Amino acid sequence: MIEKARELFREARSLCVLTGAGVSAESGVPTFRGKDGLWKNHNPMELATWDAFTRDPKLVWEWYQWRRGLIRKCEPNPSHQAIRKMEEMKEDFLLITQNVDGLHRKAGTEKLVEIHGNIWEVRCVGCGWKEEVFDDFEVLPPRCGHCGELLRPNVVWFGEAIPEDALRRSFEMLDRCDLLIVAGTSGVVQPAASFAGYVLRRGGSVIEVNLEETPNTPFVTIFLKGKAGEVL
Ligand code: BJW
Ligand code: ZN
Repeated sequence: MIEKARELFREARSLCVLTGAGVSAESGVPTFRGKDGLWKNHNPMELATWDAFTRDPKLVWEWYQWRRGLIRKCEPNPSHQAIRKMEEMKEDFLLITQNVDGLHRKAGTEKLVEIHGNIWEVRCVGCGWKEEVFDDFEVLPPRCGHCGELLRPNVVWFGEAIPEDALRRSFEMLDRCDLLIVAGTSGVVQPAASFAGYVLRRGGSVIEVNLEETPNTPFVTIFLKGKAGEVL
C-alpha cells in the first residue's frame, strides 16, 4: 500500500492536500469528535454556531479563549512538516485545511487555504473590522474599538458559508489535481467531506490517512491507516 502511495505521489504533477483536526492532534490540539472533544460538558458542535453566540457570547468566547490558550503553546508536528516538504517538492501544490489553529502556517506552508478561517483573527459583527489578536482578552466577550459591537472569532460556524475566495481557490485545485491526500479528518463536515468524492469522480486519485476508517474510506484509491505524523 505505502509503495503504491509513493508511486502516486511521485507521479503527481499537481498535488492537493486536505487536512483536519487529526493532523494537529499530535501537536496536542484536541479534535472535535474525539473523546477529548468536550469542553466543560459542552459539545463543540453546539458552541460553533451563530445561535450559541447570540444566546451566550461570553460562554462561546470562554471556549475560544481556552482553545487559543492551548493552541498558543502548541508547535507544528511531523505531519505539518511533511506537508511543507511536499509543497517544496511539487510546483503545483495547494493545502486546503479545515484547521483554524494556524499550525500549517507556523510550519512554513505558504500555498494554503484555511476554509474554516483562523482562530487568531477576530471580526466585528457590526462594522466588519478584522484584526489578528494573539493575546488573551481581558474582558469577555470582547468588543470592537470602532463601533462597540461584539467581536467574534473569524471562523466558519455551522450553517455559515465558506468564504467565497477560499472556496473558489479550493475548487480550482480540486478540478485539476492528479492526487488529493486527505489526512486526519472524519469526513462528516461539508463541504470538505465531499472533496475526495469530487476528485475521484473526475478521475483523480485520493490517498486517505487516518487512525480509523471514515465515510470516505470505501471510495478512496488508497487508505493508509495510522498516525498522520508517521504516515505522511
Ligand atoms: C487522526 C489522528 C492522527 C485523530 N493521525 N488521524 C450537506 C449535507 C448535510 C449537512 C450539510 C450539507 N451541507 C452543509 C451542511 C451543514 C454543515 C455540515 O456539514 N453538517 C454535518 C455535520 C452534517 N456544514 C456547514 O454548515 C458548512 N457550511 C456550509 O456548507 O454552508 C452552506 C451555505 C452556503 C451559502 C450560504 C450559507 C450556507 C460550514 C461548516 C463549518 C464547520 N465549522 C467547524 C468549526 C470551525 C471553527 C472552530 O474551530 O471553532 O469546523 S466544526 C468542526 O468540524 C471544525 C472542523 O474543521 C470540522 C471538521 O472536523 P475534522 O477536522 O474532520 O475533525 P474531527 O474531530 O471530526 O475528526 C478528526 C479525525 O482525525 C478523526 O477521523 C480521527 O480518527 C482522525 N485522527 N488523530 C491521523 N494522529
Ligand atoms: Zn465594529
